[in-house]
Parts: sequence; structure tokens; C-alpha cells
Amino acid sequence: MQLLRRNARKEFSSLTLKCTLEALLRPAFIKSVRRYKAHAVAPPQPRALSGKSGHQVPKQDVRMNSLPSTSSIQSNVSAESTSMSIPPVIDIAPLICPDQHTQEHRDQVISQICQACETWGFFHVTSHGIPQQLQLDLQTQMRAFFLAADPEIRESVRRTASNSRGYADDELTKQLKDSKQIFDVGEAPRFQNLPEDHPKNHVQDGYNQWPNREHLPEFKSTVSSYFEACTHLCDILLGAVVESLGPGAREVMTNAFEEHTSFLRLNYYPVVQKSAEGTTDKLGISRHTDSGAITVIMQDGTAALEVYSGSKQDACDGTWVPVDPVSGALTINTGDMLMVWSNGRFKAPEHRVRAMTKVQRYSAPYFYNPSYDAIVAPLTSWDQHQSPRYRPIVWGDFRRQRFAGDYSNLGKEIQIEDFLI
Ligand SMILES: O=C(O)CCC(=O)C(=O)O
Repeated sequence: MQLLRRNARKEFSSLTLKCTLEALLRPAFIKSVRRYKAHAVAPPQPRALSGKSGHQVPKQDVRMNSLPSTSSIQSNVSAESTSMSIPPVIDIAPLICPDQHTQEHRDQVISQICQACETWGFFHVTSHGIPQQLQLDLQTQMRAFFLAADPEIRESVRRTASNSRGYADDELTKQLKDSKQIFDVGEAPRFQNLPEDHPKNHVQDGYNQWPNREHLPEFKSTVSSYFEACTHLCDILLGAVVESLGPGAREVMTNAFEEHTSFLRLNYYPVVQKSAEGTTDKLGISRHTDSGAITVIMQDGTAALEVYSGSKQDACDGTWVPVDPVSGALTINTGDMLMVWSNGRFKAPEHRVRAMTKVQRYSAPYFYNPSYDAIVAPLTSWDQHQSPRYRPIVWGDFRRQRFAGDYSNLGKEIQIEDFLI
């Protein structure tokens, strides 16, 4: 199927935007449909644009029943994207179902996405095609895993220095221990007829580890379905932004993502101890940028994610702006590699997550990453006046060093600024 995805991308790479989006979409979609079937959930259904506004937020709500905090969601929805004071909400139906929309409509959406990448580096997408039921199922599985009474369920899949995939409760961000627990999973193994931990299925990041089916029978199929749905969505989002990066950009990206090395992270933020004043100086995740190209975050209903409005170089010129969950939407942010490809035009925003002092929180970021051997270098043809601002980066090397810093304290974590010319 990987091959199918690869060939189809090559075959269609020279066609128009409409065809290319469909082509990028189709193979991943086929794969997704298979998984959806296995999961007994309907595949993403084309949804017509709701009403006159391209930004209308659907009424569906993906919050877990038991997870509180609705006020922030409502306030974000009503503020919508009319203001640049918060990351915008973008209805991407014209990209998900190109046949049902005009080229003008698609161009509008693409330009909204590019603008969001240039300003905030964060935005929310509605009509993204990932079924609400699949998101709810994923949250159910996350709770079953992280809250399982028997710690052995988590310990049996603990990650190691040589395998980044699995469970951890000791993740570091910028040398600081996060107040969260995680479970990481990557692309399905290449040799499906061999066990996941067979040496032939080992990749640079390691290999997938799954909790025992006896304890969590639905975990693997649900997580795998959600993973595939995110890959499909990222193919579409990348297909959209690549248009603005000049001639040749599509081919570069198509090659770079042929054998993508994306991973899905399940985050659980337990309630932390407060001081006598009822506060905490801990963070769920310390300030950081994401190292890959695009991140798709499923947030539960609890607000805690924040983006820094200033620049990374001058840590004092901005403020922390909430990126509260929006009903029916997924949250998207750009990462270091897209910043390099766009020669700094798209922003890899610094963000952080506040620690939970009242209720636990769950989120699931999917990190869309290129192949390990992809050489990421600025594409400057979109602006002839620009000279490259970054030295070329081999994604696999960057990823290896970032994981080493997340796993243990190396004194300094590799940063994208290290590659500035
Ligand atoms: O929990 C969130 O909302 C964001 C998570 C995040 O930034 C990360 O895992 O890198």
C-alpha cells in the first residue's frame, strides 16, 4: 500500500491542483477505508459547505462526556477567525471534497491556510473528514490505557533509548521534565507478515509496541485507524500549502513524504499537586517547536495549549495566547521542517501546555514527518529576492538528535536555529 501511495503520487504530480489533491488523497484514502472497515466506523464522508460563510463551525462536538470545561470552547467559536488575536478557524471542505467546490473556493481556503502558517503557525480546521466517532473511540482507548489499574499494561510497552515508540512518563522538553505521560506509535510495519519487533521491521525510530490484546482489545485497531486518518489529512494540507512555494516544490515534497516517518503521540496530563496558593510552576509541556512539517492535534475539551506570539530569538516580546479547543475542529500547527522548506516564511510556533491543576487532560498530536533520508533545504523560487536562510538538514539526523534530548538530558537539545546561515 505504501508503494501504491508512492506510485500514485508520482503519477499525478504534474497535474492540476484539483487532480493532485485528489491523487494525494486517493491512496491514503483507500488505506484508510480498509482500516475504517476493520474498525467498523464509517469512512470520512464528504460534507457540503454549511451555509454562506466559509468559516462556519459545525455543531458537532468531539468532547468526552466526562471531560469538562465548555466555556473556553464557546468563546473561541464565537470569536472565530474575524480577529487576528487568536489562531483562525478554517473550514477545509473545499479541500476534502474538491469535486463539490469551485476552484475559487479552494484557492480561498489555501490562502487562509498559508496566511495562518505565516502569522500564527497555528489554526483550527473544521470539515476535516475525520469522523467524530473515531475521535471519541480514540479518547476512550487513551483513558483505558493511561488509567489501567495494572501498571504492567504500560510497563510492558515502555520505550527505550533505542526504541522511541511506546509508553513514557519521563519525557523531557528542553531539559525539563513534562507533567504528562505519553504513548508513541509510528507507521505500520513494512513486513506485515512478520512480527512488529522482527529486526526487518525495525526503523530508525524503533518499532511499534502494543499493549496486550487481552487487556485492551480495541486499542491497536482504533489507534491505527486514527493514525491513517491523520496521514490522509496531512497529505491534503501539505498538498495545499505546497502550491505557494513555487515551481518544483510539489515534486520535492512528494519525494520527501514518499516514505513518511510520522508518528502519533497520545498525551495524558494528570492533575498535579498545587502549592498552598493553589498554583503550580510546572508545565504539562515546556515551550518548544515541533520538529517535523505539520502537526494535527486532537484536544479534548480542556483548554491548556498556548502559543507564543513573539519571536523565538527575543523571548520577551510576546505573550502566551490560548489555543483553546474548538468544537468539531482539529488544531493544526506547522513545524521546523516546513519553516525551513519555506525559507522562514511559514512559522514553526513555540507552544506549551499548562499543567493540569483541576482536571486531567488528553490530547493526541500526529507529527507528519518526511522520510529519514529526506534532505530538507529552503525552497526559494517563490521569492527570487531571498537567499537561503538555513543550511540543508537531513531529517533522520535531526530526528535522532531531538529524540536523544527528549529521552535523556544531554545539556542542550538540538534546535532549528543551529542551522541558520
Ligand atoms: O497537548 C496539546 O494540546 C499539545 C501537545 C504538544 O504540543 C506536543 O505533544 O508536542
